[in-house]
Amino acid sequence: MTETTVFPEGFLWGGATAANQVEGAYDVGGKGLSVQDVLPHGGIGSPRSEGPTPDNLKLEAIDFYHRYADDIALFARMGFKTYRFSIAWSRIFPKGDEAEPNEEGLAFYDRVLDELEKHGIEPLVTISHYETPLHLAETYDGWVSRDLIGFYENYARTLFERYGARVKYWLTFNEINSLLHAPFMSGGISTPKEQLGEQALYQAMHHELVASARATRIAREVAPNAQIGCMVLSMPVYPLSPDPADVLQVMKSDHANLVYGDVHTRGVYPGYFLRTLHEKGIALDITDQDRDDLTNTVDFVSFSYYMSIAETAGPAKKVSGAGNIMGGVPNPTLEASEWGWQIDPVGLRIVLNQFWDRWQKPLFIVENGLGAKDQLVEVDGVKTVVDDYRIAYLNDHLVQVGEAITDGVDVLGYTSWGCIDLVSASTAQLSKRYGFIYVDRNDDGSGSLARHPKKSFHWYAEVIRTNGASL
Ligand code: BGP
Repeated sequence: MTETTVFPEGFLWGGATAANQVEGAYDVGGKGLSVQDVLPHGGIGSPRSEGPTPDNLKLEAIDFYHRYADDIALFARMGFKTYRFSIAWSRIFPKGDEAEPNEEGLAFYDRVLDELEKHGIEPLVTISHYETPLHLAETYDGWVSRDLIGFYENYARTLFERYGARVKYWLTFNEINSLLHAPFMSGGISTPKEQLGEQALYQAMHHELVASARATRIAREVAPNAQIGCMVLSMPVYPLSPDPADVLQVMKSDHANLVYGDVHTRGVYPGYFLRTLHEKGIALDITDQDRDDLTNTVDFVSFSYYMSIAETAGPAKKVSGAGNIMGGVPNPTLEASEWGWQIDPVGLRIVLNQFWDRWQKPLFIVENGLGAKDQLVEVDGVKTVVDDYRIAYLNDHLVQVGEAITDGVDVLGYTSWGCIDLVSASTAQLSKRYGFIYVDRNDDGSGSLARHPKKSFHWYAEVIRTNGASL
């Protein structure tokens, strides 16, 4: 039988993680504290702790720091073409505002890259994934301060100089549009949202956008082969009814998220955003240098996709928080995961088309997956998880990626989120699992940390082997 596929040759299949959710070793190798080390109960709306506390699972996470070679070997067994991971800013600059980097931190990622190279896996590096050094949060109030641009610039330059010859694909900020919704986790902003006010929050957003563009500028100088991408949280918004007022509400919700991709691809703030600022009475401090920096646009756009949401101008009850970062109205036509995330494979095709039509830049799906409670069982004497629900979720979404490719959308690759079980960002627990590989660690911190391939491990290996023909 000849297998046919719509996925282009060289399509980058793989998986994604973030340093704070897998590495552990939070105080090893000269690493400083990051905001995650004081967020024992998840990042969205939960209070921080004074310092690291024993109930914070991220302090040890899944011990990738010591087990990376074995874990990467497992990724290679699935045939990964790429692996997305983040560099912990506070391993490289423990406080964030030093002039010189921490060599031990840099050397760790050299070793990770060596291992990837050994297996022919293309690295995809997130420069900042919800891991602002705690010192920057406490001393500068995170991205509210313009000083952060310079610190980030120094950090990004250090990474491009050190790894630029070995790493082609870079993402500047994970889910840059989450800053306004989760200011401490996403942007190290210590002042509570209500006290801070919108003016300062939007200024922080501007600082991140400028920093992202400056990173692109620096990469052009010191790592000419680098491809720089922005990364946004995507969530298609549907009108709850055909009432034009609902459709208009959808447009406004969309704008609140599209502005980030618009700036990254066009290099200027769009008119609808300036109107929003005006109506809110916000005057941003934007220098001529900022405007010039913003013109350094990205090579590609990457995004996470888990769910869609509905929107209405009416009084329908909105959900937010544990359900999703952005909030919205539940869609009565869709089923949801155990955490209330509404499952919508077609939404992925819609979003791919929308982004491609709008920006005409190659797209990279860098997060997608199903968080679920898994049961470790024994099959023929081997410990595993029979995760048919995960296979169904991923299969349905990948079929829609294929549809979008057939629609003419340029898709570079797909990295499934949490390809190995890790600590969840919103719940800070391990029981919300995404992986192809089960990690023996429980919410109370117990467990041997042993790794066990799940049924989906073999399913994904076949998808990659056939370049999507087996879907
Ligand atoms: C995204 C984050 C990831 C990840 C994922 C799943 O918002 O970029 O860090 O954790 O969501 O979310 P959760 O872990 O809350 O299920």
